[in-house]
Amino acid sequence: MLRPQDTATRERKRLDGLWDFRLDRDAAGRTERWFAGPLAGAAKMAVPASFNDLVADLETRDFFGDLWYSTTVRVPRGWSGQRVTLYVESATHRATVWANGAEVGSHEGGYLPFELDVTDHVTPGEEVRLTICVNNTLSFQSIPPGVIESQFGGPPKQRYFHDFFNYAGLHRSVWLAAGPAAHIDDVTVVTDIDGTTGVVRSTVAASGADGLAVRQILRDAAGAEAARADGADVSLRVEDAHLWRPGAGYLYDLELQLTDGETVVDSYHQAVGIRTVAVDGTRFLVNGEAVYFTGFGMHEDHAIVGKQHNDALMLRDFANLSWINANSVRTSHYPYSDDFMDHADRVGLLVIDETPAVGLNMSIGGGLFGTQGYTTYSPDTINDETQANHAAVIRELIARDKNRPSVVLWSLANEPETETEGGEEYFRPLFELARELDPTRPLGVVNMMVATHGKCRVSQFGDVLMLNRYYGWYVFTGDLDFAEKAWTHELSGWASEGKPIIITEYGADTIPGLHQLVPQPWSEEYQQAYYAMNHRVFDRFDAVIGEHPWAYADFATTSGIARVDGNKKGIFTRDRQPKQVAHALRTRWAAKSTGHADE
Ligand code: GCB
Repeated sequence: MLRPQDTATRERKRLDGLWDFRLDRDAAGRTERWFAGPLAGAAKMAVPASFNDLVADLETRDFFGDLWYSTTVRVPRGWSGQRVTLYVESATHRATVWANGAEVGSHEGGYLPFELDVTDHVTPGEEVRLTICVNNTLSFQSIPPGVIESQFGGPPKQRYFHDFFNYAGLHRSVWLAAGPAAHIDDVTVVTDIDGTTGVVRSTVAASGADGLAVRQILRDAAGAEAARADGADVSLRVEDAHLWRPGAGYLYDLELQLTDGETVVDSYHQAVGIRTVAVDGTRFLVNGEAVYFTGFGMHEDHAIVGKQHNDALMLRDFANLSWINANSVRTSHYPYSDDFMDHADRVGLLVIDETPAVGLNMSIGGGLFGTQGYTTYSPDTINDETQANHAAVIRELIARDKNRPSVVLWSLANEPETETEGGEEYFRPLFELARELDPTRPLGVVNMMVATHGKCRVSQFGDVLMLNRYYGWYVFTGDLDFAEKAWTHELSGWASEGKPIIITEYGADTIPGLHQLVPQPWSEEYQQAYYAMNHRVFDRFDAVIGEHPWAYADFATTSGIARVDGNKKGIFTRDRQPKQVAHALRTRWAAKSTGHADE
């Protein structure tokens, strides 16, 4: 599956705008066949957007169940004889699609795209009515998990174990696309460096292409041809290659052509960054050079629009990252939009690419320790079916992002239960799967505080240790002296493992503008003292090769006594203004970060 493009042989039409929309409060839509005609009683809904904050009532904001979307689109008459597909970038958390009332397919998982062939359901030149039933319910079998509970005879409520609001809807663009029946289906690119020569190995898969040939042409950023070869499986050599580096994301364009003699039957363009990634002892190497990661765990989260992808807001985020001398991010806690990832490729941002597996841990909820009243791994909770869904998102994530130079490390989950045998059994095959799918990139799981050094049974499978720790916040709250000692002690254990360590989360909730001469938690001064303490600890260990404060910006969460209008651990506010500590990080990272903006 390839993302739609406009090329010499392909066309696409973006379906964003106002769609008809209806919440299925009585779960009646499927039996009443709401897909069979125009959506009766519909309101308007923005696509892309989360639906939750576009209304002003709690019942709608917290609604879970089926969300019906419908729109009518005219299929371009020039698409006659073409293969027509519908491409949905994100339907959170699952969707079923109908075209003119006929079911065309379904997809599980809210943060990765899916494509459906609608050729037989459309007539070029005529309109087609598309209906998408999005379902946002979380269960122990979904990734991420959740549960529906009902207490004291009250209405059922959706509960979940992750610390961000369960925004839902069509969060990214929806496309109708056309291309030839004989077409390029997939491409896998792996790059290497041989002296000053860049090596680009590219493998193309095609459908309906019997008797057709493949030609691959690599052009530099100025459009000049750098190399070419015939064949589906080629190795292109680029003399004096311009490498993709942290902070300088040089991209070549690889044009893949399916040819019939001199005729180009299909053409697809793949961006290629020539770089290598390796772990060597406790070092993380990009192009053979050791990298120190600076940056953040983030969220796709904005006021009003929720998890909508928006190019303008994205550019501001990249500007902030560049200002603060960040060279990297983790896509906590789910895969981000293709547009975000494209921009990371373009500018040279290093990405730790995370699956949506967050909240597989019943010893934590909404950011707080304390049992959730369930056993994490059991036949009734996180079970084989959950694991199969987890495996599916790993497959889909690697399929989508395998060619991205920005992606240097896969994170298979955030803070799962890893200190038990159940955790070890659950993760062993997932690591094996990810390694088989992508032998070129390091892997890891983000470790949570209860699985301290010596207790975690999953970190043995990873190449990089990713630790989330809140010494001085959730533990030893307000006591930074003691926190420093305890943290140094634990980290010295991890540092003895001989693997690189990235501190993937550390942070303190902070109300911007709250000042205290004697720093106490929640003040700007405490946030600064907290970060200074953490940095003293990190700087004692060569094995620490990266620091990602939690979080880049304040974000929406479910309600709870530890959250005041959401999670306030942002280094930036929700509207992307710096808290006081941002200036200190900027200064520190100007010296520490590899490939930051000022270099
Ligand atoms: C964590 C989670 C993150 C939370 C954060 C917090 O460990 O990974 O999703 O938001 O803690 O602020 O509690």
